[in-house]
Amino acid sequence: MTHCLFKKKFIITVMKKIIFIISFFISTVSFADQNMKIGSKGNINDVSRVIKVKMFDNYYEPNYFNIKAGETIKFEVENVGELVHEFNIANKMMHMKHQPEMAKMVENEILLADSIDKEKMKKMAKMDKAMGHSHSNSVLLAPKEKEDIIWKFDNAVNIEIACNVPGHYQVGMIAKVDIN
Ligand SMILES: [Cu+2]
Repeated sequence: MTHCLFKKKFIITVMKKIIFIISFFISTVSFADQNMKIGSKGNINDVSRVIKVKMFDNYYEPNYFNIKAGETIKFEVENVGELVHEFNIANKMMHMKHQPEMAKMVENEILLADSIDKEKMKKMAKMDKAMGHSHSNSVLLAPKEKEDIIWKFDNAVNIEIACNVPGHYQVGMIAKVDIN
């Protein structure tokens, strides 16, 4: 009887371990996969093309990019609108994940409709890294601000360049990217 119970416990422990290993493996794979899909931060020496992008309320100009796989692009992004906008190179799933972070920045009054409180941003980022909005795949600009972003596109699929300021993605502030 006790022997049987021990065996049962042993089997459960082994099964738990297997589940843990499998789930760890799955999460690692999907994370790597997610990153591979969008490319990586580019090197200035590899830039093959410079594209000027203007951000209006609430659209990009141009709003379509045709890119060769492996190409490194320097985007010179300028916010010519009257609202804060983001230029974020990602896939749909990543945009969905990023939107609550942006909403939290609005809640904390870091992100205002037409300005960014950079002092508050620094302070809050010490407690919550997400509030720092420091991502190599995106720039967040107040009106009249400019910033470059260098990106190396791999054989990525389903890339969208979009703005995750609350409400902007929903009204279609999305640029299509074709990679071939
Ligand atoms: Cu926007």
